[in-house]
Amino acid sequence: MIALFSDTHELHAPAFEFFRGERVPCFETPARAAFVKKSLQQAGHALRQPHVDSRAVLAQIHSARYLAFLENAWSDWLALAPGNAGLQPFPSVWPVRTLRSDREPANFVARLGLYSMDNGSPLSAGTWAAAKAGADAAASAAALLGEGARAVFCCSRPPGHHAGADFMGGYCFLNNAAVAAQALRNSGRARVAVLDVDYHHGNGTQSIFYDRSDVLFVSLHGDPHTEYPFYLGHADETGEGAGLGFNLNLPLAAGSSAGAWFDALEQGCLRISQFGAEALVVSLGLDTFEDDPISTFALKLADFRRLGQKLAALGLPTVFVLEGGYAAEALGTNAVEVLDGFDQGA
Ligand code: SP5
Ligand code: ZN
Repeated sequence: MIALFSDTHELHAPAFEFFRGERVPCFETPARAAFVKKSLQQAGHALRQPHVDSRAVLAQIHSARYLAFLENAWSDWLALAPGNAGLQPFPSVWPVRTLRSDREPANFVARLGLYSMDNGSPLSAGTWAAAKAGADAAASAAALLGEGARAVFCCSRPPGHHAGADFMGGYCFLNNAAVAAQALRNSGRARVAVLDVDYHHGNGTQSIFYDRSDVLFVSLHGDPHTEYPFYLGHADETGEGAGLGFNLNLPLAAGSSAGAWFDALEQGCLRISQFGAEALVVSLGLDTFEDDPISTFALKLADFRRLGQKLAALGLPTVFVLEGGYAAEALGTNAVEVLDGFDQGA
C-alpha cells in the first residue's frame, strides 16, 4: 500500500501535558510516527511525500479565523514575552454557555481558550507546519485514489479527529479525516463514509459533517459517559437537518472485549454498505490496543489484521489516516497489521 510520510511531523514536539494537575511527558510524541515509518519500511510499503497543498480544502473544513489563529499562534505567543520560546502555552479560560464566542479577544491566552476544547493539546513551535503537512497528506491521498490507487495510508501526526471546524483538542489541530473526505467529495465521489475506529469518539469529524447527508460518519469508541471526550459520542446523536440518519455512534463500555468491538464493527460496516459509499476514510486510531497507556479496550496484534481484512471486504477505495495510539513501540507493527490485512483481503 502507498504510505505518505513527511519528516515535518517532527516539528510538533511539545514536552509535557497535564495529568491530575501534574506535568507528565506527552503521550502523543514524534517517536510514534518514527515507529510507524520503521515498520512500514520493514514490511516493504513504499513511502512517498505528500504532494498536494490542502489549503483550499482546509478552508472548506475549518473557519478562516481558526486557521489564521493556528498559523500565527506560535509567533503571537513569542511576541508576548521573549522568554516564551521555552514555555508551552495552555488555555486557562473558555467561552462556555452564556459567554460569547463570536467576538475574538485580543489577548493571546483568551484566544487560545476560544479555539480549544481542552487544556490537553499543547502547541509547540512547529505545530502549524506539522499539522499542515498531515492535512496535505490527506489531500494527497484523495488525489492518489483519483489516479486509481486502491488505498493510501497517511502516516502523519499530530492526529486530527478531535479538531472541529474552529477548535483544537485531544492532541488534534487540523481534521485530516475531514480533509480527506471533503477532497474525495470535491473529486466527484457522491457519497463518502468516514469510519472512526480510534478508542476516543471523533467529535470533531462528527460535528463537521453533522448536518450533511453526503458524508456518513460512523464511530466505535469508549462510552463518553466515562471516556474522553465526554461531551459527545452518545448513541442518540444521529445527525441533524439534511444529515439526520447519517451519523452512527457505537459507544462501548470501558473495558469491552475484542469480541464486543468486532460486533460493533460489523454494525458499522453494514451501515456503510447500505449507505452506498463510493469511498471510505478510516480514522485509524490504534489506542484500542490492549497495552495502550490511556485506553481500556483489549485488541491484540492479530485483531488488527482482522480489522484490515474486514475493511477490505467493503470493497471501497480507502484512505487511512493515523489518529491515536500511545503504546509507541507497538504502534508500527499494529498499523502495518491493519494495512497488510487490508491488502491481503482486497
Ligand atoms: C487522538 C487521541 O487519541 N486523542 C486522545 C486525547 C485524550 N486526552 C485525554 C488524555 C487523558 C489521559 N488520561 C490518562 C489515564 C491513565 N490511566
Ligand atoms: Zn484516541
